Amino acid sequence: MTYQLHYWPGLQGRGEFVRLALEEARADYVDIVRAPKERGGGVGALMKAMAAPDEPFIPFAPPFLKDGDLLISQTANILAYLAPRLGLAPEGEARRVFAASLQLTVADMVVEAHDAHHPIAGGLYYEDQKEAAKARAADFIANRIPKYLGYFERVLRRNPDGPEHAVGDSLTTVDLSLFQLVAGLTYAFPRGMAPFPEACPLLLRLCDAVAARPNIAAYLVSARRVPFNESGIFRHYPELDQDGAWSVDEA
Ligand SMILES: N[C@@H](CCC(=O)N[C@@H](CS)C(=O)NCC(=O)O)C(=O)O
Repeated sequence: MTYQLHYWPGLQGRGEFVRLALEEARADYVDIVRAPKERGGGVGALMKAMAAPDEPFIPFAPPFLKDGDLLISQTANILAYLAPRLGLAPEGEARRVFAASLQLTVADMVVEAHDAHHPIAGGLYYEDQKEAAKARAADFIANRIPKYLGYFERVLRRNPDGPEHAVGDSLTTVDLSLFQLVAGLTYAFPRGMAPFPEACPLLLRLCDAVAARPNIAAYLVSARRVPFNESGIFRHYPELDQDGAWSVDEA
């Protein structure tokens, strides 16, 4: 059965966390809004799926995934569903539950990365909240990026199965999502992220290893990978970027 990924066109957004898992596993999937209208694609298909009158399990917002009759929404929940099916889940309950926690922590940080440029309201233009965004982005760079990435660095350092992966001893959706998170933050805040390589050597190594995986490397240079842009979650507005000054404590 072909997975159907439903996500907005023209941006990576939260859909990218799901796309990376599908691409790594070379899963049979179709990105619905990019499929031709005559084959059931386009934004109309996404809107229709969201408003389906007879469907009880409707999503609040994209991304969502259809697997046959099943409709699964919420990025972390989609990844929890896909991971065991795609060979991207760790072994055992303790590790799976921890993977879910990490996935939700990534989601928390994604919200904060978005709020750095839209601190007042998602429905307002960036230009209408620029001053507030400057204050929010400054705090995000000074305090939140170091706190979140420092946490993920500690998770890698403490992984009893080795620091090559966030959880367990093989690649999981969490590793893929950490790669995407760091790539997005580096795009959005190159100055803020300048201390990252030195502060988080294990996370850096993980991101490099993910980028070098054959299926991911092929995907990243393909037309399927939408470039980062100022419609997405990770936006580069030079006026919001500033020098980062952080190091991660040994913990
Ligand atoms: N917690 C959800 C958030 C979903 C979400 O906010 N999706 C965005 C696009 S990335 C959206 O379309 N939001 C519409 C809205 O919040 O009104 C997830 O992680 O999937």
